[in-house]
Amino acid sequence: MKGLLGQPVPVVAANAGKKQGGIILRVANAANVSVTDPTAQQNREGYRVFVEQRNIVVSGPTDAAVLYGTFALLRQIQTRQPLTNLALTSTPKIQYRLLNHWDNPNGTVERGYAGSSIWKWYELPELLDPRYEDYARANASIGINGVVINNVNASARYLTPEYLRKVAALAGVFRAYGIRVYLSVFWAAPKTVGGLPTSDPLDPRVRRWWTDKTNEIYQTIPDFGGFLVKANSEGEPGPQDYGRNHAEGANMLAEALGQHDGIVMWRAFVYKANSNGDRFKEAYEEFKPLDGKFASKALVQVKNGPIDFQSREPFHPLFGAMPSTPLVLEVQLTQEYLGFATHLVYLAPLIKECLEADTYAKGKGSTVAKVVDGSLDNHKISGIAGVANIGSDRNWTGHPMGQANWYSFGRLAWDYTLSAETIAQEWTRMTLTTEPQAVNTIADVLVKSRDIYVRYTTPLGLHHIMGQSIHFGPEPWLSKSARPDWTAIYYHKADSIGLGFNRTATGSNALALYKPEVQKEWGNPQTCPPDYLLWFHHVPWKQTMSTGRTLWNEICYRYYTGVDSVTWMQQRWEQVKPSIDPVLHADITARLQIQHKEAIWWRDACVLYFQSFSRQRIPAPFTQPDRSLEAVKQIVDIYQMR
Ligand code: GCV
Repeated sequence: MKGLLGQPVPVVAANAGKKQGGIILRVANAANVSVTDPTAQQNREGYRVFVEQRNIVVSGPTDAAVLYGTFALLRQIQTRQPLTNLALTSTPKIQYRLLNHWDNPNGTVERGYAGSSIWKWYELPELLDPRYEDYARANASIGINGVVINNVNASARYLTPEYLRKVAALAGVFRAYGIRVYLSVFWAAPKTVGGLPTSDPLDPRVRRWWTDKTNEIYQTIPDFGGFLVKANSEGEPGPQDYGRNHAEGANMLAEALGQHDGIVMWRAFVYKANSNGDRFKEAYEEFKPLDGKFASKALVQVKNGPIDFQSREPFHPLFGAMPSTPLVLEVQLTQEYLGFATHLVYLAPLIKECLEADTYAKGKGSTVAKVVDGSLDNHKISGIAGVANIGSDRNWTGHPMGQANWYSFGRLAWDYTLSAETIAQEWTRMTLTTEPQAVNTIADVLVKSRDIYVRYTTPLGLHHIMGQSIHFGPEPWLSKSARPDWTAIYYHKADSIGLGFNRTATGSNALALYKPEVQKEWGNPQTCPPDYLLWFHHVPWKQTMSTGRTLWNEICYRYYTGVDSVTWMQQRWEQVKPSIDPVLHADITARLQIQHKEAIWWRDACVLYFQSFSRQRIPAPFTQPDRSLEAVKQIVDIYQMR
């Protein structure tokens, strides 16, 4: 308070006696707290901040609620909102609001672009890096209440007594900030750690092993949150290795959790190698038949879209298709397919686009948000997960603006009705500047940045045309890989006639996984939103679009104006220079230069490559790239050289 206001403000606990002119923190009886959400657990986290006589009272039914209320008050002050007649009331809409770290025991982070892992396993449990507390405080300030600390491509090592003590040390730091720890588990651990001959979930020895292990975890970490599982996906072991299904696997872990207050989050990110199939449909086909078969402590965690965190995906067809199962929405904050840490891409619009999508599961208005918060199907538990973009870099996220993605995830997990614009303004004021014009300019750039990225990389619903394995840069010509669905040509299907994946009834018919209202809109190229067009249709190059341009001209228009928009971002950033810390300003200026260079790389690679199919000129006023396709291919080869 002194830092923000220039003078100290007395802060007292409610039972410390009446003081005037200060802040009172009051853990009140739940009955005194005006909260509207029916879910008891969430009500426990809801807070009220109000004025009483000459004091500001922060009140809630639990310590955690008062903590969240305190951060709401700080936000109010830091963003310079009036405190007179202050009356803030808020309850989280989703119960489990988790970060998923893809951190490995050796300190690397899968798809991490902000240095190495912040967990120093070789120092724990004795040495506690002060950043653990900074991290916990930052998370609490945005309402995150749980962290899965290790990669879903999990090491069994975390289940050893040695590592559990380390995990317990982290849990000890996080506890005061209302944060529980969770572990990703390696399915074959009963064999590798437990010495059993099998990891079959129906084998009594395996069940006993997990129950004993879970009890041991709770002895070490009494408020342990539960397990996250990636099984039978991308080479990870799982129950299918023993002829069992995902529900049988999840239920075995739910049983091991027994009376402990923990959950199982079972990931639906599965796709078998199938050269005749459509990867889009695979998770649906495996999980939909299991609806109703999961234990009450098991949730199924579903990525926002059906493929894999592309820059824009239609919502995953499992949302709205598993009414008897609570579904956790998984979004990716680390920018695996959105420019790593060199591209400024604010993700709140992407997350909101998914949450606001209408599944029509129970008629109009059955949004993904209502599936996820449990209200559509009356689930008692609900969850949302963000794959963390945090690493050891001094600024936490590599790109300083990446912090806005961590921030906005937490804010949306708490209240998905907040607009991307509001959150951008809030974050900018709390992080960069409070100068009103600069705030508006920066928030405007943030809000438009994701669409701009889509334009210069994968416009009109193109997807999965990035560089092989590293997932950076363009490689639309990629035609050979270990699996067909890891190539680019599998997805864009460019030929002399046109471009795009026909997922209508005459093609893979993936559209049939959606409700009729969605099928109707997306199934017709005339009514399909242009942003999703090539996800569902193979469109002739000469076809006229709703914009009046042909497909080929529209593609060119988007790639070229996408690059121009990066120039616009650079100009806007230059305008706010007087309001920004000079070192930070210079850092972001340089990153925008890289972004501009790489946007041109994407544009040239894609228009030159697709031109070899369309056989048409680049339409005026745009001009043919000044390099050949072969020259651009070399950049990618060099980039991927080991
Ligand atoms: C953790 C994508 C990523 C993988 C990731 C996987 C997943 O395929 O490229 O690195 O693995 O998603 O979400 O499990």
